[in-house]
Amino acid sequence: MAGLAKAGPTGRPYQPPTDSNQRNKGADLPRWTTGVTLAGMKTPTRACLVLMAALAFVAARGAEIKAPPLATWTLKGPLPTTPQRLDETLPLSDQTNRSGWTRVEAFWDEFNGTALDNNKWARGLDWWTGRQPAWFNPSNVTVQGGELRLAMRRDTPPAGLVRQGYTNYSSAALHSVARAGYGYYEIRSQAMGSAGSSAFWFQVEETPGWLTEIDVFELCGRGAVQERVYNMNAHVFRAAGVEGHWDNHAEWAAPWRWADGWHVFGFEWGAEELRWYVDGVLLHTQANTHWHNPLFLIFDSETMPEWFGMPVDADLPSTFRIDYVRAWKKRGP
Ligand SMILES: [Ca+2]
Repeated sequence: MAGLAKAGPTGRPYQPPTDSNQRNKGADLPRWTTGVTLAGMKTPTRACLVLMAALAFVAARGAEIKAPPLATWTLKGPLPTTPQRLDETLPLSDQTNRSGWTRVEAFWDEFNGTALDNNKWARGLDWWTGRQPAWFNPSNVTVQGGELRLAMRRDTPPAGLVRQGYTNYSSAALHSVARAGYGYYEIRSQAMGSAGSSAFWFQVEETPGWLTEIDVFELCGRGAVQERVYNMNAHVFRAAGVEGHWDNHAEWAAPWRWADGWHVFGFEWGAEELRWYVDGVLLHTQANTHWHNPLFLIFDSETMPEWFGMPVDADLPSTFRIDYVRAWKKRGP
């Protein structure tokens, strides 16, 4: 988390909850916890309780909720030899299908048509209008040239969004119609070449008392350091027995700029473990303690002034490109 100190705990800076559409993204929720209990007090007096509560409040203001000690592993250094593609119907990381993957049509899309398949994808996010100053303009999501394209550009928001604080930029978002769960998800993609994030993530906003998010990646297209960093994250905003928001962040330093070329990104969502892959190579693993509810598969681009910096006009419009999405589940019940 230290690498994100300037940006807020998840890279998604806190924004006051004046706009309900902003409320559930990343670090939009302040993070603190009491960290002090009254356990062990046999005969607490009222005065003592008041004092303890006051001390707890003071302690809480300087503390933040830490991710529990999950079992994690992250690759250090360059990728080892990447696997060769032999079979387009299997994950690049498992070309001999040792795990017994079977194709899932609900998410599989080569984007080789001339329009977005509305049976599989929905433009925008019903629960969020975009990270200010950019708003999600549905027209920035297109399918052409065999690719799904998400554009970021100079743009004028509708008057209602201007009143909410959106200005001068638009970006793009879409999500799957179906809910994703345990399985393997692979895309071939190139990050947009401007500051701001190109993101592949999972979330949904409809389960009462439960809100989790998995960020397969949040990539910065241009920035002194971040343009080479692979950012991975798993968030818990609300869940039974969980107080406040915490997240488990990992990053890998690539030898290339993410906007300079195409790469294959894989995510294996297992009941016991979450696994991130780049170009068919395992990059990061984390125990799956909370990510069991089905979530939408989401692509978006966001302005991120505090984490990735604002784009310069010379880099706009910029385009987050996705050649395909492929998905599998394991055979069996
Ligand atoms: Ca394609």
